[in-house]
Amino acid sequence: MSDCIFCKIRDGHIPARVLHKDEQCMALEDVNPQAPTHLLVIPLEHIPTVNDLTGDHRELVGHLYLTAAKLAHQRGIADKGYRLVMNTHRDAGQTVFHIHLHVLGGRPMEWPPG
Ligand code: DGP
Repeated sequence: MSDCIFCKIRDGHIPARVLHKDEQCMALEDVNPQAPTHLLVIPLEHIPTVNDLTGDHRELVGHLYLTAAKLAHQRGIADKGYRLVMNTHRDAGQTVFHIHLHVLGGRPMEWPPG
């Protein structure tokens, strides 16, 4: 079995609060929330980092963003504002090497991020 936490969640081997699942992605509550709303939108396909994306993933990446926006609307944070983040590699703080879009909202965000 893969060592990837998100593959294990996808396959039902680790429990998670899954909010959405379709043929391309799933969305769940982050286990360590950094904002009142902190969701993760994750492709079902195991892609370690953004550097591993290819032209074949164009539609998938768009789908991740559209799903994030849909969830932001459902959570009531779309109009006030929210932040979408995809950390890439160590300097950006990536800890799970299966790409995921963080959806953060429900509080004012600072810029630049730390
Ligand atoms: P990043 O640091 O960008 O790779 O973000 C990884 C996120 O994944 C981090 O915010 C915590 C979250 N996370 C790690 N393990 C689990 C888990 O087992 N379940 C859930 N729901 N989230 C997890």
